[in-house]
Amino acid sequence: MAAVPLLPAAVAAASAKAPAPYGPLPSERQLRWHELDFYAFIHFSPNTFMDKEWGNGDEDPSVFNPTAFDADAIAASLKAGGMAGAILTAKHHDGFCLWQTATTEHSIKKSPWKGGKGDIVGELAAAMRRAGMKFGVYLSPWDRNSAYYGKPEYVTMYREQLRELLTQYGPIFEVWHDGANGGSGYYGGAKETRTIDRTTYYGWEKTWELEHSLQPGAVVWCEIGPDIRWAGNEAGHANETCWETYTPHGRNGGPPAPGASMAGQEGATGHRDGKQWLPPECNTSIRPGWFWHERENSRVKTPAQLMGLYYHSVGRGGCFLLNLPPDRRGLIHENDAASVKGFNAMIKETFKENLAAKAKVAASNVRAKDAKAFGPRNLLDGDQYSYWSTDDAVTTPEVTFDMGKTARFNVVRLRENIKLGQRIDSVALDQWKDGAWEPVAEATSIGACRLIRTTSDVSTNRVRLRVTKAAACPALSEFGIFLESGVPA
Ligand code: FUL
Repeated sequence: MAAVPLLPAAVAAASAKAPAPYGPLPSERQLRWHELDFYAFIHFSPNTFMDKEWGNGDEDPSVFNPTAFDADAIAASLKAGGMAGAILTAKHHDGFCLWQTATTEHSIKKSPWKGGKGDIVGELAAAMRRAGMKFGVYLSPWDRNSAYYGKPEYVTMYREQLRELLTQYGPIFEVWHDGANGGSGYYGGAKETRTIDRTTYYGWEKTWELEHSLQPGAVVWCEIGPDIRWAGNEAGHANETCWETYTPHGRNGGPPAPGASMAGQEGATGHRDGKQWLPPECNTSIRPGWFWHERENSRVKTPAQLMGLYYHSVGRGGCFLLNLPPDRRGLIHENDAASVKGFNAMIKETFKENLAAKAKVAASNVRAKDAKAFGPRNLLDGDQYSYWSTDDAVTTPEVTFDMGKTARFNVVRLRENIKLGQRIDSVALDQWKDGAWEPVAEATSIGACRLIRTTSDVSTNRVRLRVTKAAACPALSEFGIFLESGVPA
């Protein structure tokens, strides 16, 4: 038997190494978060009972009295909507705490609900877990009730509230810090306007450290991270080009802080050369307001509108945070529940089958010719971390899919293996038509997930994906084509 030549084998083994990661990389907690895609916001407070959006802090706790609060029913409504979890306003700007806190008297214990012994945070956390869903908390940094607001004591109290929330209710997947900070309020009866220096007052870095030490798996959200960023608007979308990477900038050259950053201008696109992996969370409400108002029962977003937002959030590399506020019964209103359920049906129907799943696939280059580790079949295996990659020098490869029969589609889904960073700048898609390739779509910034809607249905037996620009050899983990029907563009 001929001896196996040593050198080529050694070379092949060396070059079959995975590509070097490019740029900032997601942390473990960020990877878990990316996988969630879609989850709920739950705004609930005295505002619900007083028809307000921002309570002043002097609301009488006795108004908080849901007549039929049912945490399992809320969880079931969200689950039927395809949501992975929920973030509850444990405390909104009015300072009213929905749990039995030791830090203030302005809480549920002063309400008639369950004789002052109730705990909305606890009930919802438990119900979400029973439903196999995640639970997170919103704790407003601005507290219009507290006499201490604006003083150092308040920051201590705020951290103590976080400690309670992050130690008494099991695993928390996300902590949310709003950017609205300072202004007029009740402030323990002072009834005045208090402004704070948003860049120094809260000592955010210390707070984030506390949160990560108490709940290492939780992502912390605010305008500037540290784990996920604001997409810069409350309408639920990122921009067409949207990078997972970002460098938080302050206003007027100052240090960045919640309520004092350029997120409103820069968050929806991010930065190609951003210093941090800081992906966008796209938040909005299913209704015009964040809290439930009777008059808005007829103004609930339709499934088709939610579908549009899904393309502009999840489909642009972020997650979609949709608010469904409980009503005065303490339930998700039927209209909201029906709409989110209809949306989920559309998602399931649209993405039920990757029409390229069984295609014959061929790539212009496969890294180290190692088809198992880096071949293009990895694009079709449904695993978002197995991937097709090329030799280091090849940054604009192409891959063709031969379906063997005509496939009709109007949505394309691409994913990068983000464990190796965001590598691809742009791609183009062609269809085989009348004996030649014809362009059908282009897209920028792939990241965790990129959904491309073609302008009209495409019917073809072959498609070709071209990477037209990449900062390093691509590491693409998914290619899918789907047919969405019955949804207005
Ligand atoms: C805003 C708050 O002021 C709203 O009341 C709401 O909580 C929203 C999610 O964030 O900035």
